[in-house]
Amino acid sequence: MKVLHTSDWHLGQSFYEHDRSEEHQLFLDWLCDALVEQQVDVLLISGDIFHTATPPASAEKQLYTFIQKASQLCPQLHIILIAGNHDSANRIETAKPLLTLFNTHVIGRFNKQAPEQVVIDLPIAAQHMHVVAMPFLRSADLPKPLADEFDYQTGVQLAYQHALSTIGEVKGPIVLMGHLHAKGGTISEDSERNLNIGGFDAVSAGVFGEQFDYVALGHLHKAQTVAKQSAIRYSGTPLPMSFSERNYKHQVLLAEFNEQGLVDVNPLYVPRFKDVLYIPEDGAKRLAELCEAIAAQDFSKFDSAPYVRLKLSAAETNSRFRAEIDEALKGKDIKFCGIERVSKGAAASEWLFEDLGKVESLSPNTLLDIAYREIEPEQEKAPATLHEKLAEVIASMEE
Ligand SMILES: [Mn+2]
Repeated sequence: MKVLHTSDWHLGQSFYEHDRSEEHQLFLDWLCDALVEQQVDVLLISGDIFHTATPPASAEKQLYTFIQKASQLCPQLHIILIAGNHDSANRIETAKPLLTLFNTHVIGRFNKQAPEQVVIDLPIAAQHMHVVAMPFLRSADLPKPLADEFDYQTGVQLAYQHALSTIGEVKGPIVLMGHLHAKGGTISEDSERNLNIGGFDAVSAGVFGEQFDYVALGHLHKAQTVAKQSAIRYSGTPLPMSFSERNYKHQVLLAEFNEQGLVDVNPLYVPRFKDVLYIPEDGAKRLAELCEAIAAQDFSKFDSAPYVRLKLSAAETNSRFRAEIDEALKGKDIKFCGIERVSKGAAASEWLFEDLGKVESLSPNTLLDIAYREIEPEQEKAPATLHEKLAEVIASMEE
């Protein structure tokens, strides 16, 4: 049994104000080919299908056209998609009755009164696979423990337990889906400050329990295993979402199962449909050198106009830099993504944001300093008055 795991498509997203629908379409066409070529039985899309809760009609059309085409090309294919934090739980379910005709299951919300609704029993040839299609969980969706103080992690753990307990007879491998921030290690090892990302805590891999063969996650944008377990994975986003991902290979995951469980997981690398370039690639340049570097770049070698972002040294004092850069870029077939003023301290922040997980280990004050450097590259730290304001906000939240 072959499962293709992907997530975080963010259909309808633009990149630095440039429309990405063409790139998304190239990805979906590539994915269709991969489904046929690999003879995939199940396609899992682990949330953030759309970039916003009210995606443009063109993005919705793109999804439904893809589902129709994929089902036509692969009559055996089952598709399961869950809502992520970017998706509207209700809106994504509107096409549910129609999509069942295409062997496609959509789960927008977890109903704690009916946990069996997220459990899907898939017949695959003469075999079976159970998929627990758990969408992004908001605090209100979670079952509450009888005693003890309620926390997000406990609620998530109960949601998976309750769903799993509704599987009567286990007839084959069990695959869990999720759209959340899972971190390595156990709860007790988590001594670092538990920073809340987007209002929801990171949870330990322990929430999935023991009864699974594979966990197909979405939310983090880089492919990774969780808690060093090769059966708990993020597939990552198929398209670059920031310039820090320019040298990273975006992928989807192909997981193979037999009746006993997981046999193997391998990445399928997504081609780079549109290049993402920093000029210069390393460090920053003064204005004159930057304009020379632009002139020296052969943009015609790219099939499709690349995204280009410039890095100008913060030491540059020429205030007319924008006009000179505009002149240097004139007639170039690129998608311009702005100018970054780069100071010496800035290199570290790119590294920190490569992986959302790393943000968690930073204190709010460090984050404030990093954010401030984006606006004022000359300043190493945010002013003391801002730090005091932040302390007030944190104190009032803790009350
Ligand atoms: Mn997400």
